[in-house]
Amino acid sequence: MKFSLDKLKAGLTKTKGSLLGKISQAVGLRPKIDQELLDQLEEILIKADVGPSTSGKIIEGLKERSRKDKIEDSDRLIELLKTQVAAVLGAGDAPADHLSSPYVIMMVGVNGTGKTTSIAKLAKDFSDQGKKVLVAACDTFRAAAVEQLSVWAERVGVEVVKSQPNQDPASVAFDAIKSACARNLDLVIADTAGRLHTKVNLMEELKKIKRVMGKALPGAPHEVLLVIDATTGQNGLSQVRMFKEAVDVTGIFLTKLDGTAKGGIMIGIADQFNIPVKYIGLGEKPDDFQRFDPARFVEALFS
Ligand SMILES: Nc1nc2c(ncn2[C@@H]2O[C@H](COP(=O)(O)OP(=O)(O)O)[C@@H](O)[C@H]2O)c(=O)[nH]1
Ligand SMILES: [Mg+2]
Repeated sequence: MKFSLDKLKAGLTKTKGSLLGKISQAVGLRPKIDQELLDQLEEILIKADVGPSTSGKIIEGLKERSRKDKIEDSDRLIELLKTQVAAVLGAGDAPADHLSSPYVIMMVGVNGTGKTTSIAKLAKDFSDQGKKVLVAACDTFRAAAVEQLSVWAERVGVEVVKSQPNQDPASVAFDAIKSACARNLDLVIADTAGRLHTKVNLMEELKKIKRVMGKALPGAPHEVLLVIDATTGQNGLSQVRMFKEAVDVTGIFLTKLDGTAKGGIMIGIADQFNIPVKYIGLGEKPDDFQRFDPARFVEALFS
């Protein structure tokens, strides 16, 4: 996917309004960086879903910096904030070369967060790069889910391994990986269910899929991507905790940033878990996503 700062900025419009807009307003009313302004800033961050503890940490860091560097002028608050947020988001990992082939990605997440759509986005992007992609419909729980993935696969021009209704999802994953190995495909992306009778059932099913993937191909899955809907706010954090515990999530795909003023959730997630946000969703179309880059994110958010 080609990076476009304009597109990123457009996707973050709502969050920008709730962060940059409000901060500029507060700064306009107070010429000096004082406790009152910092309190206001903390409140703005919390309202944008950065989360209380991460917001507190950012404010502390900012206070320290302004004291050390003797920065009093409130005009420079945003510049200071940018540095603090960038520090929280971390350096960002370089795009991993897919050393193993096929490279297996398992997508997990609660229903409606955007798993299937995000798979279509990734599949199209890899396919545009000349990679041979196979998507596996392991959300066998709902017939409509298999159908939805098939429609997307056709639209973006990749192959799909479908299941029989109520076939064991793990066996679909197994078949897909075996088939990709036999035919020298580059990537397998597996869609999974997001809702079963109980949370315990879902987690057990996901664990089983993961285990069986490793039997089809040692080392698979190489990536477990958790899809989190940015509009769900702080509840997203408990989803991260839950899936991390069950299937050892390696990266996060944060969707629907375009639909929320609370994109600050990104900053909270990066701060609280040792799991990188790898991709961000900025709309419903296949091209509406980007690889997450902290420096660019901060630039787009605060300028
Ligand atoms: N605005 C917006 N909508 C999205 C994004 N990603 C997914 N969606 C929408 O979210 C809804 C649920 O997506 P779906 O892929 O079916 O979720 P799943 O149940 O996790 O597979 C659909 O209407 C998608 O178009 C995004 O980045 N931005
Ligand atoms: Mg789905």
